[in-house]
Amino acid sequence: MGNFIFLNGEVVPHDEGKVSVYDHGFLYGDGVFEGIRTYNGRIFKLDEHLERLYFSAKALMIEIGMSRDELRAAILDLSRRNGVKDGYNRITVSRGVSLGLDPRNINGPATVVVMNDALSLYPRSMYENGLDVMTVSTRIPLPQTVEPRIKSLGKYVANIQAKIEANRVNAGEGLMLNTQGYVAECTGDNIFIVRRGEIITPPSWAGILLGITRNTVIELAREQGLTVREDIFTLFDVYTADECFLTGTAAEVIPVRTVDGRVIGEGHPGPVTRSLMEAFRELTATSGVPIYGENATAATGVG
Ligand code: PXG
Repeated sequence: MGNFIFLNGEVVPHDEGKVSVYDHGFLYGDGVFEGIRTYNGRIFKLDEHLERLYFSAKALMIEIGMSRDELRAAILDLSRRNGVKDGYNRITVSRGVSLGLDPRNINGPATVVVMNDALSLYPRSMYENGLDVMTVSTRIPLPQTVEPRIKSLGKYVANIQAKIEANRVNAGEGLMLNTQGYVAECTGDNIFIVRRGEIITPPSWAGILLGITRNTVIELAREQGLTVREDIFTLFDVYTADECFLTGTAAEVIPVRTVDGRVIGEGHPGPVTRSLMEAFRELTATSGVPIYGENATAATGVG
């Protein structure tokens, strides 16, 4: 799997896929990306990820140079060529090639890359017992400087710095606060708490990426008749929550056992977390855009 990549309109062996050292993504982190899962030959929430990618690019005035349908078809075609059944699709778009930060110096098209790879996942035991999470000192950048809803390359230096902090104390994830001290999100996941039967997750304006797994879990919870509220909260609310879990493309739905050494609830995954983990697993096993088979032809018959 992952032998071929898509690079600027062509499918080439991955070791022949070269990007210029003048690429704005490399030089300035000037680009956007998506990470998308494939489960059992179906690409999960493909259209939602494509929408977020195109909105991120639009906000940064990056012209992707391919329509959404063309990129969608290219992603499905690459997966077919690589024979993907389960894995990770990484879509990266940079503004293009030129030295100097002024985008007016870029004459050529955006750099568009699609890769199929495997994801390094949390061990199964962490889904059974829960993650140990630590609050990090790195804050979410101010949204008026770095808009957190844009999944930009450059934004991730803060998240990587935060992940290094978490790694240094062997935490499963690093919890990031915004500059006001409210809970925002983890380095690569959104956070949810359960208090007195209500599910609460920070709103967009707390400084979070609007996670596609987050949206999916909110929908699943409401389908189960559970109450979900977007609200601002502090570490006190996390420490004293009945349950806490994280959501993300890589982590899926994963329980949290401790935060900063405080045991959450009973110290093992609670009923709401377990029920949402199960509903999410079921959804990933049964939905998504098919890569192969009769339906796949219809799905890729564009562009
Ligand atoms: N917040 C942040 C900061 C993220 O980076 C999420 C929330 C969850 O969003 P989704 O849409 O995935 O539910 C993310 C996602 C990687 C990798 O390469 C990172 C993410 C997703 C997939 C792979 O480490 N982050």
